[in-house]
Amino acid sequence: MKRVFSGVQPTGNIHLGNYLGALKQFVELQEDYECIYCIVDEHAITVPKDPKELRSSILDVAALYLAIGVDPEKSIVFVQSQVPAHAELAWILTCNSYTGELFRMTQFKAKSQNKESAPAGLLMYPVLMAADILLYDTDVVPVGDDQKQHIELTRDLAIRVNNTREKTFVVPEGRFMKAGARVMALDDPTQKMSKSAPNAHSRISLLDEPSKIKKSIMKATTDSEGVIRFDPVNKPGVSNLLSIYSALSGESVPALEARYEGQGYGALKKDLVEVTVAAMEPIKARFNEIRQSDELISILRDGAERAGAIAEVTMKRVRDVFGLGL
Ligand code: AQP
Repeated sequence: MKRVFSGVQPTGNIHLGNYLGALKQFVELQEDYECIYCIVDEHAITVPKDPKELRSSILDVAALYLAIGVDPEKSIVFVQSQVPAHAELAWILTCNSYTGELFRMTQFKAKSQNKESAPAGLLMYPVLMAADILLYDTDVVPVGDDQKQHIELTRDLAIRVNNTREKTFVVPEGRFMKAGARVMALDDPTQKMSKSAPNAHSRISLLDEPSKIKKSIMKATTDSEGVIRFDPVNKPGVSNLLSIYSALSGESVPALEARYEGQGYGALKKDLVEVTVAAMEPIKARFNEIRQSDELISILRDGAERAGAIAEVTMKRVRDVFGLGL
């Protein structure tokens, strides 16, 4: 069976972009692949975090994984820092990375804003992500398309080590959704929907109340043309709403365009509120149940043990290839 690996940072509420770009794939893939899903807490500390909030967010993301349908009987679910091999492999890969390729990463440029005081962890983030993936001999990585450049770097690092040493790593492929690979911010559809954007109405979090969902969608930026047409270049706001609608309902974008022909943006937004609330409510109900249960911690402990055993096999091979230890 081929192997899948992916992770989400425990930073704030998981939003519709994370769900439609990545998490929805987690559930689909677990039928046909051996899946490993991680809560990447070491990535979260690339910027300062309150320790209590971080611990709580780790459990929130774990509970959300299960609430959307990740089944711990089928998939391994664990917390990154519980498997120390992630940090060990990240260092080895750091020694095989070039500073130039890391400074070129668009996410680093956006988050560091060229400041000399930008945390070095932001620069090394993609190397840690490469370690996460390569540690498990991963074949497929389901992610949103903002991660394309990081997946390319992971592949480059794997190929570089395989070519200069001996074949050590499986070279993974990214997997991106057709609808939902890049969900845009509701208030500014030229930017991706993000957890860290200051305006809460820029995103819909999976745990938002229906009234908040309604407000965010009804306020969403559109344009003055008044025609419901998918055209991401000229009509990014309307196109984003159509993409979200299609990804949540399964109805194709052309079918939606035909259904809303001659109608105003208000009608589309009103129906999208209903579709979104209907999709989020069962997730929220399951989340509330799972988050309270003691079982969550034991699922994560068991997951870390299973992940750690796989990681150790890879690390033994990697240490031998690099001549580390005795
Ligand atoms: N807007 C998006 N559309 C589609 N997919 C997205 N992802 C993130 N934003 C979108 C995908 O969600 C997964 C988990 O992301 P993450 O939490 O590890 O990191 P991120 O990409 O940094 O998420 P955010 O929300 O944008 O956080 P901040 O604001 O802190 O930077 C990944 O697969 C990602 O592609």
